[in-house]
Amino acid sequence: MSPAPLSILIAPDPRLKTRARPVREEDGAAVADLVPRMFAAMYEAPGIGLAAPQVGVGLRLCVIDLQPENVKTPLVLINPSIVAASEDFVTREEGCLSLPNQYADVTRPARVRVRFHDLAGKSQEIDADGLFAACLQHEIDHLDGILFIDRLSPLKRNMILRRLAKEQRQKAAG
Ligand code: GNR
Ligand code: NI
Repeated sequence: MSPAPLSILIAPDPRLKTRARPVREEDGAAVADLVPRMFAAMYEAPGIGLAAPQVGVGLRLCVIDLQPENVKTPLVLINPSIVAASEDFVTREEGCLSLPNQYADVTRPARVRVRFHDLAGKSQEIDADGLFAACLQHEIDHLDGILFIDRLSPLKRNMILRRLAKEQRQKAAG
């Protein structure tokens, strides 16, 4: 049986602007229920990452799958943190499932080292560059209540928020 996908919150929703709390041992059952449903929502969207706050859950947890060569490569990151970032920055176009249809160039460190716990509770570290590095930073931002538009100028941010609101209004009106 495939798990019921969770619905993804769309900005502006105050839950997307709220800092998530660390996952603790006693959250194990909730996390075990949540993770398959987050993957279901992410694959259905489709997207390459999804953070728990995007489905209304204020826990420091995200899922990522870049599907290299179209092969599913699911990654669960519990309490992820950036422990090192490169001094050089790169700019790439980002999108977000909570800002559907909106894209902008975002500048971030080119490479990051991220420490996290896996589903088995084991501490892990990964080094990432390229799209993987951008995605990791994008997801960890969500855990801090930060959207990619918060890394743009206020002018660009407001243009995107207005365009999104208009598109969502039109969608609701049919
Ligand atoms: O699907 C997504 N694509 C993407 C592209 C560039 C940089 C980051 C991302 S993450 C995004 C899914 C999402 O909203 N995750 O929070
Ligand atoms: Ni996002």
